[in-house]
Amino acid sequence: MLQAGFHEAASLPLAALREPHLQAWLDAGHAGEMDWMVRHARVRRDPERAFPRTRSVTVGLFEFGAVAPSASNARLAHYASGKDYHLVIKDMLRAAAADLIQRAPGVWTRSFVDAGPLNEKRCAELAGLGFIGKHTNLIVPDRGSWFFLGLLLTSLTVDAATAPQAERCGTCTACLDICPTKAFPAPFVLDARRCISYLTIELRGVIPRELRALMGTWVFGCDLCLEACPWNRFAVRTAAGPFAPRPATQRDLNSWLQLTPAEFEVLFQDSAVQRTGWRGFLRNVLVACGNNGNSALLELVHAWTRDADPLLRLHAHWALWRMAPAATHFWRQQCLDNETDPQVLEEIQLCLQESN
Ligand code: B12
Ligand code: SF4
Ligand code: SF4
Repeated sequence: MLQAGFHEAASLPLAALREPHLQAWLDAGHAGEMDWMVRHARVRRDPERAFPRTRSVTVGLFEFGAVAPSASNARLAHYASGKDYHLVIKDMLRAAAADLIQRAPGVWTRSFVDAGPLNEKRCAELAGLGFIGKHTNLIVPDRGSWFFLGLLLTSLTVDAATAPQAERCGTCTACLDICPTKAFPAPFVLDARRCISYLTIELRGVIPRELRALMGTWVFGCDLCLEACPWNRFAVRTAAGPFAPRPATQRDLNSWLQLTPAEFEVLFQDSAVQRTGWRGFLRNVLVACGNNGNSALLELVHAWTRDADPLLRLHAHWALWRMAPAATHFWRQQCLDNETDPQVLEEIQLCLQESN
């Protein structure tokens, strides 16, 4: 794995992989609309049955680094500011598999990054790479947590992994305290439905009204709990190579409000931002405008209230209301007469009520 470019790697027997709290997490509804998590649960409950040829899992860790956020008033998470990690890490896993096959002919391999049905941070924890912090991500004591994980499943047997590292959060609660949407019902447990990362990336429809005002100016993902973590003072501070932030994507809200679907496709063609799609991205931009409150954006936001897509109209109305609650009262009354979508109508009515 190290020859393939990973900064660190460790293995565990597949038989050692267990997730004692998974079902409780799903039963509590914390996965929100991520139905694939429910579908993957069968595999995750009994991975040996799902992967009968697999004897061991090797976890690769690649540090992407985190530079200071750009001066833009629209924030993209660090991990999504460069090339799509799925593509880069998958290539590295392929190279690691090819290398292994050369050294051990006949070995069976399979690789996963992110989208696979196994919990990568849990694998890393059980392989002894680090510990899971209260923010629910893996921390490697001398590296922090700005890294990607990838898995290489193989038919080779390995000795039992070194014992998992003891959790070292101590009395710190910085990540729990900083989370603007209060997404942690308890330390070590995340309710994804409240996490800005889920809301801006995974959620397809309307962002719950009560959470919008708490989302700040994040337009894709969120880094606040990781940025607050004192272990990240040991992390790499320069993002280089494929994960260096691309200047073309460091735009401000004014520019994003004018982004066309065709431009989105070109700009994010090999970027993780593709996942939310142009429509989801614009929805996030409108929420960020509402929270940014810059009146210079009013006209551009206003234009989105006439869009053909009710999802964008709804978030544009909310953003206008946040930016200038009283100023748009008369005009909004007119919109009420022309609007036909029930959800948008309800949004306009709520905005009107709250501006009174
Ligand atoms: C689904 C998912 C998300 C969801 C849910 C996040 C989450 N914490 O699980 C959302 C969309 C919110 C998300 C956000 C992010 N993600 Co994400 N995500 C995943 C994914 C695909 C699956 C993780 C998973 O299975 N979660 C579901 C729950 C069940 O898992 P869990 O947190 O481990 O839950 C356990 C605890 O709740 C615990 N538990 C429950 N009750 C109790 C009670 C007690 C007492 C205890 C001790 C424990 C406990 O047991 C549960 C089950 O094991 C993985 C990739 C993969 N295939 O593994 C990437 C992954 C975890 N994500 C990653 C990243 C980078 C992020 C973001 C930082 C991206 C961003 N900047 O926006 C944020 C971080 C948000 C956060 N604080 O976690 C990296 C993490 C790297 C690292 N350092 O650990 C991964 C590994 C992707 C990768 N290949 O690199 N992500
Ligand atoms: S990523 Fe942001 S919203 Fe999600 S848990 Fe961390 S601080 Fe909260
Ligand atoms: S911020 Fe503090 S509590 Fe949260 S993961 Fe880091 S060390 Fe643990």
